[in-house]
Amino acid sequence: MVIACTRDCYDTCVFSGENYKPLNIFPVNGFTCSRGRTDLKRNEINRVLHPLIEGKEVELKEAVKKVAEIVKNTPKDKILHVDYDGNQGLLTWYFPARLWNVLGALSTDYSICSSEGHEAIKLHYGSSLGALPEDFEKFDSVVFWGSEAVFSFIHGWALVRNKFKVAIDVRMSETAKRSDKRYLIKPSSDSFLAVGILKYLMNYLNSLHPLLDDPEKLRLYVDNYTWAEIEEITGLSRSEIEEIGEIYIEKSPLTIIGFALGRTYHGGYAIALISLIPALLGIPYGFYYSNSQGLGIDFAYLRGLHYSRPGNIVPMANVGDYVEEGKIEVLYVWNSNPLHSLPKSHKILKAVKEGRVKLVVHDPFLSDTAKVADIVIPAPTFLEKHDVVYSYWHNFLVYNEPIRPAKGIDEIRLMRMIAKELGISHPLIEEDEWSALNYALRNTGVTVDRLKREKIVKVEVKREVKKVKVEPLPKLIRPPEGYYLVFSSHPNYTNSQFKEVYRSRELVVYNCCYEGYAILEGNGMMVEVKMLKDESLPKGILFTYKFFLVSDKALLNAVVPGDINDYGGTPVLNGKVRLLMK
Ligand SMILES: Nc1nc2c(c(=O)[nH]1)N[C@H]1C(S)=C(S)[C@@H](COP(=O)(O)OP(=O)(O)OC[C@H]3O[C@@H](n4cnc5c(=O)[nH]c(N)nc54)[C@H](O)[C@@H]3O)O[C@H]1N2
Ligand SMILES: Nc1nc2c(c(=O)[nH]1)N[C@H]1C(S)=C(S)[C@@H](COP(=O)(O)OP(=O)(O)OC[C@H]3O[C@@H](n4cnc5c(=O)[nH]c(N)nc54)[C@H](O)[C@@H]3O)O[C@H]1N2
Ligand code: SF4
Ligand SMILES: [Mo]
Repeated sequence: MVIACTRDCYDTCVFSGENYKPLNIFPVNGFTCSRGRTDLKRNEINRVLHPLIEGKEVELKEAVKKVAEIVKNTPKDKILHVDYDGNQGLLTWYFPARLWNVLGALSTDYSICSSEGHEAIKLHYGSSLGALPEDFEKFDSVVFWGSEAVFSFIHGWALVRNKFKVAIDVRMSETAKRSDKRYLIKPSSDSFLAVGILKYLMNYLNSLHPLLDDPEKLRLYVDNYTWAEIEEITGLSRSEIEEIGEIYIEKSPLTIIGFALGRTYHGGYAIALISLIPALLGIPYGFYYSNSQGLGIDFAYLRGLHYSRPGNIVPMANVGDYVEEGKIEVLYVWNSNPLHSLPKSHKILKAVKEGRVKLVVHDPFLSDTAKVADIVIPAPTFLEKHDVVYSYWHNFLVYNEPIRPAKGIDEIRLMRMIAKELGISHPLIEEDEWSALNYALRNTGVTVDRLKREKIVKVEVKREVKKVKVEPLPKLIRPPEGYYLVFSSHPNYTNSQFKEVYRSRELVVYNCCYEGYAILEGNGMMVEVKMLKDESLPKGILFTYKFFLVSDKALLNAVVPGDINDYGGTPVLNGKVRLLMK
């Protein structure tokens, strides 16, 4: 028996079910993180043990009845399901969306994290599939571009820690500290830096650009930008940018493109241009972003999109606005903690408190969102249910079997109970989930039967080196000037999770120069934060960790910009705020 950790994490560690020891298989290699080490303990803390209506414990039947009643009394195009990657199991995350699609309810665009980069890379490569773990080992050097891999991607980091490493960041991250070379640039200026590097490489390489379909177009494009403006906007000198270019020429590094970039202003432009660098150098699969869409899993089938469609799509950036404007009356949440994670989530909180929105949360833990919900239904954790888990880095599929008794009701059973209460019978809801999964895996070459037998199965990823399209090339936009609030991963938390183990502290923002309390302002909202000094931070950078987003007093996401990005709709989260000293 084995279990893969289902948290939103590059690594997707696999454990032996019996004693929950990390398996010593490549690329997870027998070690795990502080969260993985405390999962068994955490599994017993802060759990939702009973369904709650308005905070009162009720029987499951009553809670389901209440949910059905709310759904019945609401126009379906005013019901939004919010689900994200709290559990990366194919049954837990994707399949339960079928009910909402059958009803014609609203869906989000799933854009909060990585869609920007997927779409940007696909424009050029046709697929966002990049280097696989085996490839990581083949490179002599690695560029970490907008990636705090030391904390966010521990097994990826471990595979390359002895290689020549370069970090490109806006601050002295842990990854930057531990790299051989580091370049600190101005926030949201990565697209200009990419153009600078491409410009240098174009001139140096003359006619050698084996993977690009139209290198001349790229040459004309980069010539539109002058060194003076690239230097001014990035904050790096031409000679520093040429130094990065030299490293690219000499060492042909793997470029790890961090998800943080998609959450900067016009971050898709940056990711698209960065992805062209290895193509220009002729390095096949010379980048890594997220391999989730390259494994052949039919996520759309799992969600039932071949049969039913959501009533409409709501950008995750705009859920708060829709709620404020009365366009949403019911939020049904699983696998996600939207008060924590969505920009302008204060609008959701206000509407829930004023009774304008009914909030139903299905979660194993009393999340920030569950705490204010009208109805909370307990879910089993990944240690307590069967599922099949994939990774966005490695190409193993893992068959999870429970090692702890289930607390609560799993997502699919709950979905069917609600459907029954609503009097709905539909082939999408009734289809056996394992048969559906088997079908959704058809292009991976892996069957559910084989997974049940072998537990861990490697997907043979189909790869062919094709020409990379140079177009479209974006017209770059200068990032706004001002203070930037910048987020990153903390080693002890995954997004909002693990506050029950590692205590949640006062909202702290680090900056170069001040100590004391300050106000951050954005979207007409103000949030008080405690400012601590970190002299390594460049002036103008306000840094915090993702788990600080919610405190007893405030929702930090009230002030993040949330502008919708160009390719995949990812909101700007690492963006400009106003700083008012107290
Ligand atoms: N321990 C831990 N691991 C995690 C997570 C976690 O919460 N904790 N979260 C998981 C999830 S959901 C995700 S999306 C990934 C995220 O992991 P990463 O892709 O590593 O992204 P972040 O941690 O958001 O930020 C990475 C770096 O980007 C820098 N950065 C911010 N703005 C800019 C910019 O404009 N330009 C450049 N060049 N750099 C910038 C930040 O300073 C930071 O050091 O990690 C996953 N892994
Ligand atoms: N300002 C700002 N905002 C951000 C970010 C940022 O850098 N800055 N980062 C963004 C990123 S990268 C991401 S990915 C999002 C993450 O946003 P969310 O997906 O909201 O992240 P989590 O906090 O991990 O919430 C996951 C929830 O799923 C629950 N869960 C876990 N397992 C299960 C299960 O088996 N069943 C059910 N029903 N529930 C389960 C957990 O208990 C938790 O409450 O946040 C984004 N928000
Ligand atoms: S959070 Fe990531 S590193 Fe930690 S156990 Fe889970 S998959 Fe492994
Ligand atoms: Mo994420």
